[in-house]
Amino acid sequence: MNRRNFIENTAKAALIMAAGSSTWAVAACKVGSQAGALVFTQLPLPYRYDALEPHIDALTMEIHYSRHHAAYVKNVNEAIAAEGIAYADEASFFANSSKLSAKARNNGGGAWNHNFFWQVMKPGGGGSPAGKVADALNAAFGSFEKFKEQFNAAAMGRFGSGWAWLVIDNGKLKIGSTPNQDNPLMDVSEFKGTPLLALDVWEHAYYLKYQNKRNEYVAAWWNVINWDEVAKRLK
Ligand code: MN3
Repeated sequence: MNRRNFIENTAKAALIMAAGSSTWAVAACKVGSQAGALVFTQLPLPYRYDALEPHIDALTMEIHYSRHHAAYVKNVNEAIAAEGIAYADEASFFANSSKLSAKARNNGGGAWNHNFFWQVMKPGGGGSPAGKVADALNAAFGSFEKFKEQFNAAAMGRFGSGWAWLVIDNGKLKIGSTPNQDNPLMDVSEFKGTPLLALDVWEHAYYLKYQNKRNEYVAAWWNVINWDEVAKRLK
């Protein structure tokens, strides 16, 4: 990479980091010797580790962000480099996940899913959504309470590690879950759509505070949802 490319790429990465809440948090630029290689970026956490207390504790947030999430980002970028994966952006990467190695698929999902998850939470969040989100949830599920019930069932019904999602698919809101670090953007996923809201139900997301009581973690999480971010994604 020559000096000019390096400067352009650095500037692009800085813009992406500054964008912060971008769903597509990726520097689709040329890095190193591999032209066209995709690079996943770990977005800055938009609040302090202790900001979601008491619902999500500071130590869980610190370990989750600085170790688990950071490792997914590092590992997917290693896999991309080692395997010569050359998709231009994350959308193509996930649309072709059936062709990826387990390392690329699992860590790519982990990198993206956590970037998304941090954005859809905030201190002092929760409550009932207003405006177009409320309208869309009422239209799709009958009421906000019914939406909550169905989302909780998806989160509780996912056996082992995975994620619960609210997505929009061809204009229709749907609730579902995915195993491991799969997400609804992946061609291999049985549950597909554009994510609007996500909940990490891996034990690493709650075990320190809630131990085996996933239901208490899920109940507490409703207090930190950032409905503004959901509204932004609801087109
Ligand atoms: Mn996690």
